[in-house]
Amino acid sequence: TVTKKAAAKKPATKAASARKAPVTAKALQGKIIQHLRGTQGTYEEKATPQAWWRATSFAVNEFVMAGLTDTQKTHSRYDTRAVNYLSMEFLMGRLLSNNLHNLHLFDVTRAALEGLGQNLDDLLEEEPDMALGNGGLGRLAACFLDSLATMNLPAVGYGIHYEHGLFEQHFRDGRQIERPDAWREYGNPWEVCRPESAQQVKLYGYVETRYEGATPKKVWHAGRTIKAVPWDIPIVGYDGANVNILRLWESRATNFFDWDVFNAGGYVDAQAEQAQAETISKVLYPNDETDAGKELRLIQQYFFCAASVADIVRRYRRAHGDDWTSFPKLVAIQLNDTHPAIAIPELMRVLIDDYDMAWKDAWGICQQVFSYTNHTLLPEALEKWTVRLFEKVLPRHLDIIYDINHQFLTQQVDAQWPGDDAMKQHLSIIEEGHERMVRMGHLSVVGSHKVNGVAQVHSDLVRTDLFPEFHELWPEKLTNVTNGITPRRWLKACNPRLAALIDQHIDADWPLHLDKLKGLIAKADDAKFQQAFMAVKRENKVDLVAEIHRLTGIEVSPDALFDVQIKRLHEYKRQHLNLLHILALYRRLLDNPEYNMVPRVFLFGAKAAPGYHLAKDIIFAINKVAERINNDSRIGGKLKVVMLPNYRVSLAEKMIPAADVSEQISTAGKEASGTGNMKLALNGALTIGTLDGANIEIAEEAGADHCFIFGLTVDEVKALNARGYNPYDFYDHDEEIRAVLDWLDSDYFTPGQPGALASIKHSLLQGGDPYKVLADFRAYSDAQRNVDEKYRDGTAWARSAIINTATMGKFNSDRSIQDYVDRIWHLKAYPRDN
Ligand code: B1N
Repeated sequence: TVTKKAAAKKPATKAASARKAPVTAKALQGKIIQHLRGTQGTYEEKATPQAWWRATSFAVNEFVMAGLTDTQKTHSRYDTRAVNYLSMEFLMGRLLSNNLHNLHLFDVTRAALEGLGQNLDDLLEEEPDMALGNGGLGRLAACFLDSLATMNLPAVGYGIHYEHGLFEQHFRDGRQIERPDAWREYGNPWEVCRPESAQQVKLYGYVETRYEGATPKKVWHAGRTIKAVPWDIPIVGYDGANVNILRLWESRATNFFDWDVFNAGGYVDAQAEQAQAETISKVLYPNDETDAGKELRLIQQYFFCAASVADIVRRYRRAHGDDWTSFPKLVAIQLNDTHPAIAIPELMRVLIDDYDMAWKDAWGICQQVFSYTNHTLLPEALEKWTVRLFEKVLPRHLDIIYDINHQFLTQQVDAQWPGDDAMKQHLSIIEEGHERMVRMGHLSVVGSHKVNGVAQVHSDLVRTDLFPEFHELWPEKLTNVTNGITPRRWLKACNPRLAALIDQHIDADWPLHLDKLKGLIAKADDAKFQQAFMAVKRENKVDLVAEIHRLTGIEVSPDALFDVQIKRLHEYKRQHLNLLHILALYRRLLDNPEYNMVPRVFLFGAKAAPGYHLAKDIIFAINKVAERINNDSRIGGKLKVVMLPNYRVSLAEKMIPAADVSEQISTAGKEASGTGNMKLALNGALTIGTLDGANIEIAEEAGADHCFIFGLTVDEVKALNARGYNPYDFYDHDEEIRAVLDWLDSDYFTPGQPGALASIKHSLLQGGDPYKVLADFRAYSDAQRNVDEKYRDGTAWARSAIINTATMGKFNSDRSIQDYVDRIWHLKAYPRDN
């Protein structure tokens, strides 16, 4: 029987609980040993570090699971409204350290392990990263889950349980080599399989129209059915808050064998069926910001959306049966970019076909429930599927999309622009052309009640450049939520020295109320605090020096300025602008060994999409230039260049605390927000950057004196494009630009292989330099000169570094989530009853 629960009143927010470990070191030791012996089947004298890591994780998981049960009971008792965050990517990184910090178990675990002759830091290194994402979009989803749990907001993350996350990157002779990532090869101590909540997902087939009642009924006869099995990862909030879940779907064949085929002697064919079904969740597409248009990708999208929508409907019906009136009151669904946009027609299909709801009612529900976040303006990332592919894979959804589009064009568009066929064509969800396409962005805007960009300038561009007519049609729909990062992982856990220093000067609850860092501004001129702050930075640099040596064999000095560019490799992010400047410095040093510059280490971390050849060439170029520079005794160690292999969350956690300078040098208008920029500034790095994405808001918060802003603005880039940009103007007239480009084209960095680096020069000249690298070079070089000068003045630098940390409170992802709650989700917090 279905009982309808009265929604309880919002409970009072619980006061910050005492910051005390919930267990003694002695008791925790007992649990670790119990798991070592009882679940790992080994013993103290024999256990490998892996086994110790597992046993420790299982011991900690006891506390996690207790919190999970309490939270689920609370949510069920109060019949809470929840947000369902649908994302193809969740870039979680490692979980043990984060869970220890959020549960206040870190110190007690260290002590417990010490008593057992184990070192916690070493064990943390045993955990593979959960790399189920490409970059910022996936990491944002992970930070949001941390904030939602911390803020006691009912939320479920829905995604795909990829067997292989983002590839592992190696370098062979400086070139990127990809190897499969096998994060779960030996199981994952945090996840729980929930076979009781498995779902069936249909694909292919045809649609029959039945004329029975007053309105014809469409029946989808699917060609295949696939099983979706959920794996739940508990998400632990900070400081005794809720434990939410991340539910990741794995694909399986519906029946282990097709018995008919099997019995007819087709044992191998039956196996093939199985393998095909399991391909769906096999591997994460490694293309950040490009739409490959592949059938498997569409199937991945539909697979996890259909399973998630079915799960959301199941949870709702458990409490409310067939009474749909509360559905939009209890359910919010956030689309993390257009990747899960197919959830819109899927919910329509479920309501109309499975529950016989009228079109109008179903559409009303969808528009109340869905909202969409846009993460990019890059045309190559805007998803489109051919109608042909849709018709084959999701015939019923194509019907529904046509119906949505028809209603939209004939009612909304025609009312606003009567008889304007060009406008209809322009706004249609279906793009006409020699191959008709389904525009997932248009579908997302039409089906959502709110659409947001991820930083102010980006949201402004969404309104003015990407969707201006939609903005005219629905002036309230398009809004902004500036991105954020969780200060638990990105300061407290990754930079324990700085966290401890901060604890000495302001309330220790700053990880919950990051604005409290403002209290450090008063210390920015205090010589003793400056010293302590820079001593922390230096110790972090010493740690990174050791890691660099371990990973690459390269020796660098912690006394040098550490200049860091860490992000996916993309032309628009302009790692090659950084490289050209490095070449210019190298050339100046060779021309004049007395050239006055602070010794500097340029650090890079970046993966390139496997099919993005120019990106891979840029990695190769950085590695080759590094090799030459690092082994050139003529420059007296003033310049070092290091590209660390396999950049990922856990490597970011080591690089960010040691950074002096944060490189945020995208072409203005191209980086929607950026989030690494926030992490670096929070950890006391000074930004050298363009007025792009969240850099603008970072510079506003920190103040112009504490960043190095340079280059073309969004408007200047537009004006330059309008009057016609010619990169040869810079090549011909700037002697240094010409020299470094020609140098790249020689065999100076690739002895015996002339032209091995020519593609970069080619793209910047004949290729038209689409990202304005040459136009911004001189301004960048001048800004770098200012960085150098400022670094010589230790006091001025320390002051700016402190002010950066002190003013980054805005970029707490808790603030972003509060914005989503206020502007879009309208959720209430429910601290757990315990
Ligand atoms: O999303 C981040 C932003 O901070 C970055 O500026 C933005 O570049 C990033 C297709 C994407 N936008 N689009 C993607 C990822 C995977 C894919 O298959 C597009 N990633 C971003 C968070 O808002």
